[in-house]
Amino acid sequence: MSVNKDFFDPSRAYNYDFEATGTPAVGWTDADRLPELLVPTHCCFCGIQCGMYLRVGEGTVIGVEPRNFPHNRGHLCPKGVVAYQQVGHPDRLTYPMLRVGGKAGPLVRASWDEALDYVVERWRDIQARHGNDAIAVYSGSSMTNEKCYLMGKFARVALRSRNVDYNGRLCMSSSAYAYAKAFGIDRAPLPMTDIPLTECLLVVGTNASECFPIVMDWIWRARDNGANLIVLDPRQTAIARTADLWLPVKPGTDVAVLNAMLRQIDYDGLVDRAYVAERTVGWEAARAAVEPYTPEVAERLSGVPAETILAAARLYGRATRSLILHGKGIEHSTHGVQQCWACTNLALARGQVGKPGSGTMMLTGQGNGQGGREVGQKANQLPGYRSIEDPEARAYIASVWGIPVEELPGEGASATEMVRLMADGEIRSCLVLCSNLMVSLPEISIVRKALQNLDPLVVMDFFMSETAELADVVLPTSVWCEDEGTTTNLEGRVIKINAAAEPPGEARRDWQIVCDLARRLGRGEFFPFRSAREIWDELRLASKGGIADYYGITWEKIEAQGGVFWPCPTADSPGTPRLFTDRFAHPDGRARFFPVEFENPAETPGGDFPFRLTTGRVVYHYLSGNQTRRLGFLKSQAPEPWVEIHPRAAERLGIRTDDQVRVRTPRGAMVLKALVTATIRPDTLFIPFHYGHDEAVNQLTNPAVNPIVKIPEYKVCAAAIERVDVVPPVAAAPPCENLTPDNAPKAFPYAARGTPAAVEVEGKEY
Ligand SMILES: Nc1nc2c(c(=O)[nH]1)N[C@H]1C(S)=C(S)[C@@H](COP(=O)(O)OP(=O)(O)OC[C@H]3O[C@@H](n4cnc5c(=O)[nH]c(N)nc54)[C@H](O)[C@@H]3O)O[C@H]1N2
Ligand SMILES: Nc1nc2c(c(=O)[nH]1)N[C@H]1C(S)=C(S)[C@@H](COP(=O)(O)OP(=O)(O)OC[C@H]3O[C@@H](n4cnc5c(=O)[nH]c(N)nc54)[C@H](O)[C@@H]3O)O[C@H]1N2
Ligand code: SF4
Ligand SMILES: [Mo]
Repeated sequence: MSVNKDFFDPSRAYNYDFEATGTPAVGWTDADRLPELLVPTHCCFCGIQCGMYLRVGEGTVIGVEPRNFPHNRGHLCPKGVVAYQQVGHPDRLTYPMLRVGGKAGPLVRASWDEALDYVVERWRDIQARHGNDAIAVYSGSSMTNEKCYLMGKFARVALRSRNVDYNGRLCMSSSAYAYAKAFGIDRAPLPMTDIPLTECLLVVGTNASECFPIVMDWIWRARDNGANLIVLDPRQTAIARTADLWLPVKPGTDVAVLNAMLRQIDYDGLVDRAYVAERTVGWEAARAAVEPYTPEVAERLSGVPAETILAAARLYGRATRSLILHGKGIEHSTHGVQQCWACTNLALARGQVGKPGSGTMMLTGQGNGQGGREVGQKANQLPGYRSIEDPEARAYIASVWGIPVEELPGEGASATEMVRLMADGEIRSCLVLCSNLMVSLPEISIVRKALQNLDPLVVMDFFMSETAELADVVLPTSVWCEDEGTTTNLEGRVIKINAAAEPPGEARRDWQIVCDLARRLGRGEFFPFRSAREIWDELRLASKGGIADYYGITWEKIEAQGGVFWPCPTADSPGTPRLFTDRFAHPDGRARFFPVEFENPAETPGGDFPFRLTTGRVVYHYLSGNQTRRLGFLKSQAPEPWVEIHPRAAERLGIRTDDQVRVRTPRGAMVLKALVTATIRPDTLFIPFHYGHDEAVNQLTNPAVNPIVKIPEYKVCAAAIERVDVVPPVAAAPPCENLTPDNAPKAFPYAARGTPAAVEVEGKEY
């Protein structure tokens, strides 16, 4: 393995006196500068985890400096450069709060003893009456591995409840399951630095330019080397505008396009027969499944012109090295797993997976979205990516934790199922940390009812979130750079977060609060941790021998190597940047094809709801926005949500940019500004999801989930849009289920043009 050594400049490590690099500002001399520390660390936001230095002066974080880490080489996006402003922010929560006088009463300041004793007393009472599983933990993946690991252990050992899950359920569960089944390991098979080696990039359902801006640097390098670029997205995103081919797919219909591409590749004789024979299983069934998907059938289902699909199949199929990058556009779907398999099928048929610069790469979203799903905070999982139903795994983890194996609970409810159990009264209290359910879960009106049913709802956060507003107990925590630990980025690279400040006021680090709760529950002996490093060392042991084996990763090795890719089972292993080079991780060493059938989304347009509404992100905000909506520059760039609508659709409805419009779905309505733009399909609407209360698009989204992994269908539901001065139809809307564009009433603005809806590509109308 070659390790990139040029990232680390020892002269810039801790205790570094700031050196003036340019001309000092007028009136300043070097002598005026206060001594500063540069703390090497990483951004807290997306899964890239860009390296950065935090500038620390007079005991607080005062800025950021570039850090030449292997995967970001000094670059940061607009969120990264202001992340540090969370430290010392006036909105920080600095003391615990308890709600007094019932659910309608106010949250008032409390001491830690009052708050934690209250929680523990309530929990004991609930568990005595309703059983251990009546308390749930809803965790998150923006935390370090150490904290994510601790939450799984806390639920199962301190609360002895099986109900623990986390927000990655809403994020990576489709691709995680798809890769685990197809390749045997749920991890991107290669590092980002491989991207420039490819000859053809197929970008499926990711707005990489806004969501993974630093990946773009590697994509431009591939382009500089002559790589072709194909983008599948209902919107002409920034990356789509530079692509050789943009396939403006109707939301929820990618399988039609991807299957047609596979069929064409076979007809063109481009399947890598030797690779398929030696390294895979299941080709024949997968091949048979795509036969019905002629380019014309695919056009009818997806709205992408047949000739564009053909062109894409040939551009992709003829490349010696090709790489598929995929994101939420295909994963946030009731058939998200299958859509990911449509991608792995393509790459396997072309013999790409396991080769440098080739194959498929899921783009894991959250900062620790990869590590957070390996260390045991998932409902069905134990540390090391072990199955909670596997007797051997149970015995090993019970031995590491020092509990009898019979005490280890089994599989619990997934995040989306928990909401139903809360609404039904089966879950009576929940500890929520690192998640903002009142913005991020679909059909918020139901989520609100579910959360209000809890007594107590306990929320750990560092800013008052829309979810914390409903809490009975709010516990103030640290932001990322007020603690240390590790995260695992979207490449599978384990990196080290270093502390640059202390938590403000009475705020405590998440792991300290959790260990304190465990002590008060009488389970302190299992949570003796005095530092994040002690948790890390137990995590390493717990992962030993598992799929995600971290045993050989020490904090020192991470710093020395510029991160360590798991699996890294031994002290002398350098880690594994590229997976599957010789064999896949299934016992027979072979990858799996899966037959994939086209299925409509749970809700398709029709009746009063002629549009497909899709949702997603913009570069300026992060997830529920609870962190970024407070940072001046980011807020000023995108202070409120908007709805994107195509000029032709807008014209028919009399809508202009900045008009107030009402967007309705069978679940509710919201009023927001319109943005008329030709970069979206005329039958599709887009709203960013980063906003709360009546600005939250999840008031409208469909709570339907993928039956295997329970990920919600955030990317498509049926919707209507009108100017606010237009009175919406009074009659109750018919249910949308099973309505298709074919049986949509003729009043449907685009039905007159026949289905699929007309689409403009590069000025030409199709
Ligand atoms: N700025 C910013 N960056 C982020 C985040 C953030 O909140 N803000 N969040 C991070 C996280 S947790 C995640 S999961 C990632 C998500 O990263 P992405 O997956 O890139 O983000 P999204 O905006 O959710 O959706 C991506 C694209 O899918 C398209 N799309 C919608 N429906 C379909 C469809 O049916 N088919 C296809 N092919 N495309 C479709 C949308 O138009 C959109 O351009 O971003 C990470 N990075
Ligand atoms: N409509 C629609 N909905 C979506 C999506 C979509 O594309 N469309 N995307 C989905 C996806 S991919 C995701 S990942 C989810 C994300 O949804 P959430 O996880 O609910 O969103 P976050 O904003 O990350 O919530 C994190 C909360 O925890 C706090 N926090 C951050 N770090 C820490 C920490 O270290 N400790 C503690 N205690 N608190 C912390 C933040 O202040 C914030 O309030 O949203 C999903 N929801
Ligand atoms: S690309 Fe991601 S990790 Fe890098 S600075 Fe931006 S948000 Fe942070
Ligand atoms: Mo995500």
